Formats: sequence, structure tokens, C-alpha cells
Amino acid sequence: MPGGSEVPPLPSSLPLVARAEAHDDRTAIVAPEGTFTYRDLLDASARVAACLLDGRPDLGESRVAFLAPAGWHYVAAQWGIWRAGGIAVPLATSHPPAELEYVIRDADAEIVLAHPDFAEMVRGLDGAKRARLIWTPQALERTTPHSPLPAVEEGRRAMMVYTSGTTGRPKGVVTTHANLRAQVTSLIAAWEWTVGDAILLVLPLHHVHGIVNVLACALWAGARCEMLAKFDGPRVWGRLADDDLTLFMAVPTIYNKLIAAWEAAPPERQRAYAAGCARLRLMVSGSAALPIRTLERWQAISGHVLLERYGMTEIGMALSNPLRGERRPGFVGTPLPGVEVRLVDEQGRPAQPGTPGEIEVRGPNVFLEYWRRPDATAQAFRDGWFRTGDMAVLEQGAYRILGRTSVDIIKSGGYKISALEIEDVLRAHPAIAECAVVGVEDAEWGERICAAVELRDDVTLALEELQRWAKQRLAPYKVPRALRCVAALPRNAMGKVTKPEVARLFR
Ligand code: MLC
Ligand code: AMP
Repeated sequence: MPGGSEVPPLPSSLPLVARAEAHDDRTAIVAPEGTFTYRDLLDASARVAACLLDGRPDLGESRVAFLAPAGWHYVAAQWGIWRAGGIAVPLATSHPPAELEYVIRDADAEIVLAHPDFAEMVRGLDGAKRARLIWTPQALERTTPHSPLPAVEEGRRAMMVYTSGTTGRPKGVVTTHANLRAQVTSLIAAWEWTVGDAILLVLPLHHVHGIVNVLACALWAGARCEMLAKFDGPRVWGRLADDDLTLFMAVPTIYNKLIAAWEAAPPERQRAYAAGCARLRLMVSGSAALPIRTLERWQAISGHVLLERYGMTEIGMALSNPLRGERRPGFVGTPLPGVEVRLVDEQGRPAQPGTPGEIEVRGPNVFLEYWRRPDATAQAFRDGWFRTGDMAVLEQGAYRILGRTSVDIIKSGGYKISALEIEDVLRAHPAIAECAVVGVEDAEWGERICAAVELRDDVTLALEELQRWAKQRLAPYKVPRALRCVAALPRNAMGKVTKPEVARLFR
């Protein structure tokens, strides 16, 4: 390790960090940069914290936006921000400058901590010019000054993850250290994580599936987390075929892609892949509905009945099929330890048994607030319960997700995407007079982003042209995959665009 362990270990007030002290020489992270123990992580994150503090006693919940590929620098940066008393705001490595700019600005980031891989892009961001810009190698390798780290109470803000909604642009979901502890310990108990576990992380690290369910749970348990910079089907299969992993978690699209990669492999490799899976103790699917055909195909290939669970950025995980016992296809199980779940009708009254209702969630796992949006925060709760916007029904003791209350929330590849946000961007295109964006069911991606547009007079627009333009403004997974140019969008008598009719244009 560069710099050695020059910062003396301090008992930490942060539960995750305090637990790492007990794991010391165990391997914590296997990353493209190398293999690192819990002691390495404590040392490196203390150096990052000292660098961020730069002589101050406490960052006092300043926002630190950080951008690093999945790997060692990411983890050291995240823990360093926490140990310095800052709020960690993960930026997405796949996002174009416009989206990064929005998050840095909305979070009002005081510091931008970035990996040199992104130097050119970050240097061009106005938000980074206004903030203190620090490169991760500089933070990780810093040797002086030794800095006493602040005592960070659990009730303080820890993290802000940006999520799309039905109003406006993405909002920062603020979770405290206590929220994170509740989210993690619930999964540790339900899925029986131990120090003996080893997990392969293939998910992006700007959303809770990767951040909480995989990375934070592994580090809480004292387990080993192996990080791939990016999902790659054959590479993932190669690792699953080795005999040293115990856990795997992914979105349904990733299982679909793994199924396709397995089917494309020669028979002897197929056998090796399947045998590798058999050695894992648990494979989990979530973030979007798991199609029963995916579950069945995966079972036929790997022998695993995928454990499907349900969660959301604002609440971590809420419902899960059992680790032991029957996992019902098409169901997401029962409330996780410490999480209360209820179904309510449109008036907010508990739904009659057996009838559908909106899922509401309560418990220490539920987030604190949307960053600087008190009205949105207030609207998201009813009598202390968080309103998820997802509909479900309780049948024979287990929940089945039926869909969402809003057509404008799309799930594609496991990403939550706001149709309204994309429409706002597309309306700025010089050829587009009006547009409507919908999610259309898709076997591989769950839903595909489709755009219907009314063009201005005398212009044409091709999909490729629109995609090129949109890629500069939107994350790749928000870019439309299909385009219909229409004389007039379908509207109801009130003049409102009828989204189900729009979706029909693409079927
Ligand atoms: C990418 N492509 C898409 C697409 N995304 N096509 C249709 N729909 C999409 N959504 C296309 C690209 O344009 C490209 O096409 C090709 O697919 C490969 O692109 P890529 O970017 O390399 O894709 P890939 O890396 O394979 O990404 C697929 C993925 C990724 C499934 C690995 O989408 C992913 O990591 N999803 C996970 C998201 C996640 O973690 N969600 C959790 C949110 S938290 P071409 O033609 O250029 O080759 C949450 C709470 C909870 O939901 O409950 O967990
Ligand atoms: P996000 O806002 O990105 O955290 O995504 C959360 C949303 O993902 C939820 O509100 C659900 O709509 C969806 N989701 C998560 N898990 C499941 C699941 N197992 N089945 C169906 N939808 C899910």
C-alpha cells in the first residue's frame, strides 16, 4: 500500500468502520487495482478523510461528490468521506457531463473527489471548478498531516443518491448512517451473511443495489467483495465458474444477459459455468420484476431458484422471499427484519385483504429527506409511512408486485427512469415540437424507452440522429431506443397525451 499505515487507527463512531477494525487482516476488496484488507481500507480511508478535512475538525455534512470506477478508489473515497463527516454523493461513471453537472450543482457539492480516468471530463464541469477538486490518488496517498477524525453521530446524513421521480429532475435521497445501518443489518440477518462470504459486484455504484446490498453488506459482514469495473457476461461466468464465490446479486436484465452468454458458449464451458454456480449459496434478483421465464431458465441452467426481493432507493430493501423455504415465482415475499409494510387504498386506508393497494413502508431503514425539497419530502409520506408508488397484493402471506401508480416511471435494465425528465430534454431538440416518452415491455430490458414526437414544419428526424443528440444530455440508459414521428400525439378530450395509446404505437 502506498503511504503505509501512518494514520493511527482510532476507534470509530461509525458502525461500519468500527466493525472493520475487528476484521483487520481479512481480505475486504478484490479490485482491478489489487487485493486489500480491512486494515488497508481503514488506513486508506483515514488518509482520504485527512485530505478532505485539510485541517478542519469535521466536514459537518458538506457534500462530497465523488466519481470513480468500481474499485479500490471508490471504496476508500466513500469511507473517507464518511469518516471526515461529509455526505457521500456518488456520481455515475456512465453519465455525460450535463447529468454530472446537475448532480454537483443540486447537491451543492463543496468538494469533488474524482479518479484521474475522468480528468478531462471533470475539468470541464463548472460545478467542479466552483468546488475544491481533489484527485483520488492524491487523497489516498497523502501522508501528512495526521488528522484526528471527528466523532460522527449515527443520526447524521451519510449519503445522497439521485433518483428519478414523477416531478421535475432527479432528487437527492438523503440517508443517515443509522438508515444505512438498518438497511444493511436487515439484509445481513435475512440472508445470513457471514465473514465466510465472498460476492462478485457487477452493479453500478451510484444506486443502492450495488452500494448497500452488495458492497456495504459485504463490508459489514467482514466478507470479501470482488469488484468488476463493468458488467461483462463471459467474464462474470468465468468468475462464477471458479469455486471461491458464495453470493451473487443482480437485476433481471443481467440474468437475461448471462443466460444469453451461457447459450452462446460451447457445451464443455456451459457445464463448467453451471458447476460453478452450484457452489454459490445464494443468488438474488431485484430492482425490477423478475420474469418467470427468466427465473425458470436460470434454474434450469444453474440449479438456483433466484431469490427475488423488492426495494427502493428511499427505503433500501423492504420485501424478500425467504433464504430458507419456498421462493414463490412472481412474488417478492414478506417484510424484511425491522421493516413494516402495508397496502393502502387511494384514500390511504388499509386495503381490504386480498385487494390491491399501494405499498407503504415504515421503519429505521426509511430515508431522511429529499435534499432541499421539503415539499417533495412531505408529499412522499402519509401518517409517517413512506408512499412507494408501487402497487401490490398480498396473497397467501406473500406480496406480489402489480406495477406502479404512475405511467411516467419506467424501469429499464434495472434503472428507474422518469419519462417526464426525458421529454423535457427532447423538447429542446430543434426538430421536436412536442413529444411523449413511454416504457414499452421488453424481454431483455424489462422496458425500453420509446419516444413519439411531433416534428416542427418541414423537418425530418431519424432515430440515430436523435440518439446522438440525446447521448450528450442524458445517461445512456435514458436514451430512446425507438422513435415514431407522428402528425399528432394521441390525446384525450382534455387535450392530455394518452400514454397507453402512445405505447401502442410501438407494439
Ligand atoms: C444499454 N443499452 C440499452 C439499455 N442500456 N438498450 C436498451 N435499453 C437499455 N436500458 C444498450 C446500449 O446502447 C448498447 O447498445 C448496449 O446495450 C450495451 O450498452 P452498455 O451500457 O455496455 O450496457 P451494459 O453494460 O450491458 O448494461 C446493461 C446492464 C446495466 C444491465 C449491466 O443496465 C446495469 O448495470 N443495470 C443495473 C442498474 C442498477 O443497478 N439498478 C439498481 C437501481 S436501485 P449498442 O447498440 O451501442 O451496443 C433499485 C432499488 C432496488 O432499483 O430494488 O434494487
Ligand atoms: P429505484 O428508485 O431505482 O430505487 O427503484 C425502485 C423501484 O424498483 C421500485 O419502486 C419498484 O418499482 C422497482 N422494483 C424493485 N424491486 C422490484 C421487484 N422485485 N419487482 C418489481 N419491481 C421492483
